[in-house]
Amino acid sequence: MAKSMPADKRPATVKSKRESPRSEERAGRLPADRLLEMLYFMRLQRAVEDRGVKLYYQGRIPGAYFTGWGHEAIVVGAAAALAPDDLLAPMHRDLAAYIMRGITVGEVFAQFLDREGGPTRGRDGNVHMGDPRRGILPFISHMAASVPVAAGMALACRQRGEARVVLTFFGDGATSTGAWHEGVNFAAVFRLPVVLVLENNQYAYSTPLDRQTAAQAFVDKAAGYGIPGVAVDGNDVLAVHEAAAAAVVRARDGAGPTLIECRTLRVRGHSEADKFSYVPKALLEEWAARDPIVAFEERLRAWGVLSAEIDEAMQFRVAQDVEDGLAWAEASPEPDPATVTHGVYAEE
Ligand SMILES: Cc1ncc(C[n+]2csc(CCOP(=O)(O)OP(=O)(O)O)c2C)c(N)n1
Repeated sequence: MAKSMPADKRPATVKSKRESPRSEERAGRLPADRLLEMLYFMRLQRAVEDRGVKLYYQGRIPGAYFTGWGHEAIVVGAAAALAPDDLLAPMHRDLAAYIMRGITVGEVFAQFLDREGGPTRGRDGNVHMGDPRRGILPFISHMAASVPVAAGMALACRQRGEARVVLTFFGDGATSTGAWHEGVNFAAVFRLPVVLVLENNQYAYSTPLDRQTAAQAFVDKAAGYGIPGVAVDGNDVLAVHEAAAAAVVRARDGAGPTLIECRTLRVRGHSEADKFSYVPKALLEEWAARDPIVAFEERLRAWGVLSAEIDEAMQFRVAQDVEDGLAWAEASPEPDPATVTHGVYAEE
């Protein structure tokens, strides 16, 4: 029978922090090459998805196509906090995180185009990918279904004596599902090394926040599970990174999960099939003016980190990576129908 935790080992009542300080103060804490690497991955996500949108409208991507437009600071800031052996349970807005954890741009395009070279070898729909060998839980479509699995992965790591942390992303809509509550509660009770990153993009498909929760803020839910919660500006990559890095340290130290609420706006449709006419124009304009990539570029220029030469070379590299990746994917064969049952079971 599991022993209950002695009272003195329990965390003191945890309060949610509503907002962390602005990132200007933190610029000096990360070396320039790390800051530039973050910008590269943010730009790469946008560029790969931009090409993905074009491929989708050309009819070359089967099924629905999703982007993380406006989420890049959350995805990159959080994923950059992980150590090489840590584990990731991403969702449909988190493209850069897959690439940062080792899936190549070529494999991403092969996945989009349903080719043999994609992580699911052409078996699953475009953004539904992952690779357990590279520590990425294949994305479970059902909202928040990855959260209990992330908790289970963290438990397995602990039982094996591995000091690994599991970071999982989910949306505001996902927090209303039973799987989310069960997963967060389990991780909290057993103080599992999990980092819970909420991408609050203000809409779950067409459902706005006031139809999603009666709480004043999602971050306040953390207290109900006895875990800390911190709310950050989801368009500020350094604010997200600082919160995620602190949560990773906490998780690795055995202090359990942290909920990080990152606020942004989904500035495109839920998928490309959604014209998102339900999002007020003024709200879209307000957040479009706060584009996370542009905001980070401006800061890096002001801090003398992003010179014109570095900027140009990075833009060239991003464009080249997209071209090379797409060419690699196009050269990858379509899956052979005779192999359709291969890979259904682990031994194949
Ligand atoms: C259990 C379940 N219900 C409904 C869906 C269909 N669905 C997929 S994503 C989504 C909205 C998700 O909203 P949110 O969690 O806020 O993430 P976002 O898409 O906004 O990033 C819905 C309704 C699903 N996949 N699983």
